[in-house]
Amino acid sequence: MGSGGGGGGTGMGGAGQDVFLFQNLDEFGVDGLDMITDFENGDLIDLSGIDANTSASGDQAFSWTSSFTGQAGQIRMVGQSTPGSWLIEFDINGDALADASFIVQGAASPSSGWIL
Ligand SMILES: [Ca+2]
Ligand SMILES: [Ca+2]
Repeated sequence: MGSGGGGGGTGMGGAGQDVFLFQNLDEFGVDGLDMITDFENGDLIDLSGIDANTSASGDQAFSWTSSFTGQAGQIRMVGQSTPGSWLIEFDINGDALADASFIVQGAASPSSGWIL
């Protein structure tokens, strides 16, 4: 099982289906990008424990977008120059600027399998 570590940690996948679980924004350390390695088809990235909108009470879910439009709770995937590496950014306060980010590396694009 993989997990998002705090402070620039690395989640390592393995054989079988892995679930990379992030439970709060504190896991995305300011001292370095968190990174998921060994992402494979069938793996899941679970962000359901993170409140996607800090402006609204309760726990909101993220929504996918290609570019931030100033709506809180948006998440997007940015292609990287390095093959097999994708930057994931999200905006939780609706200012169209990324508040946190992490990198997914692996054989499969992390285009599906998200639990938002
Ligand atoms: Ca909220
Ligand atoms: Ca923001």
